[in-house]
Amino acid sequence: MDEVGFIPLDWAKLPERVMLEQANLAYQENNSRRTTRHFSTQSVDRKLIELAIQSGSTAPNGAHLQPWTWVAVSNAELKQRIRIAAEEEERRTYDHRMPEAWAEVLSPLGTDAVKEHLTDAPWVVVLFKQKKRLRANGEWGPTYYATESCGIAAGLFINAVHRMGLVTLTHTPSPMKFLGDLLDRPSHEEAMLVMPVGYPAPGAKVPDIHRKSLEEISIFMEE
Ligand code: IYR
Repeated sequence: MDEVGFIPLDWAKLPERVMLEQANLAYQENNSRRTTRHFSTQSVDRKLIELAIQSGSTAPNGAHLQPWTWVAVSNAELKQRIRIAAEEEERRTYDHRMPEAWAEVLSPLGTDAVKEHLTDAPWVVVLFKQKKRLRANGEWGPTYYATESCGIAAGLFINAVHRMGLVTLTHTPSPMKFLGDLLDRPSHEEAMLVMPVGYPAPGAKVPDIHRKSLEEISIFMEE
């Protein structure tokens, strides 16, 4: 691979008051995000999806290989095919494959094998993780920390969707192989997440659940 060289970091110090304001704003904004299963069928401009994907792709990632492919589907027939295949797998999961301990923690969230969001939402974005990359010498080599990289990228995508006033749902049909087949992806790419994106339906609901407190999730070790 070519040498990239180094350039100065583009960075400006913020006043401490502004740092705290920004930290609060970021937290409030992130904390106001909710995952809903109820999407409106109202259309969303492709430009917004492109920008969310570009936001996702700013993620720090293993060896800067950017091991992701985002497939954004608005084609109604293709969304329908994704839904049918996802529901088939999910029905097997919910009816036979899901151990009782798993069902126990899912039941308060109201999830089931019916995935209407896959056809209601105007866009379904499928994130594929690239397990291999083509080297300059024409041979295939591995990617590194592709799962972590794509996880961070998905987080940034979700945040961008939230900031533009839309909603998304991280759907994980399992197994996901059908997505590579339906979307014609090469075998070194593995579907990781399915994210319908759109407006919430009028009257959209979310489960009445709460986030853990700072004390529950963190340990500070000082002096
Ligand atoms: N993949 C299934 C089941 C599911 C699993 C977890 I963990 C969730 O937090 C939610 C759902 C589905 O998408 O329904």
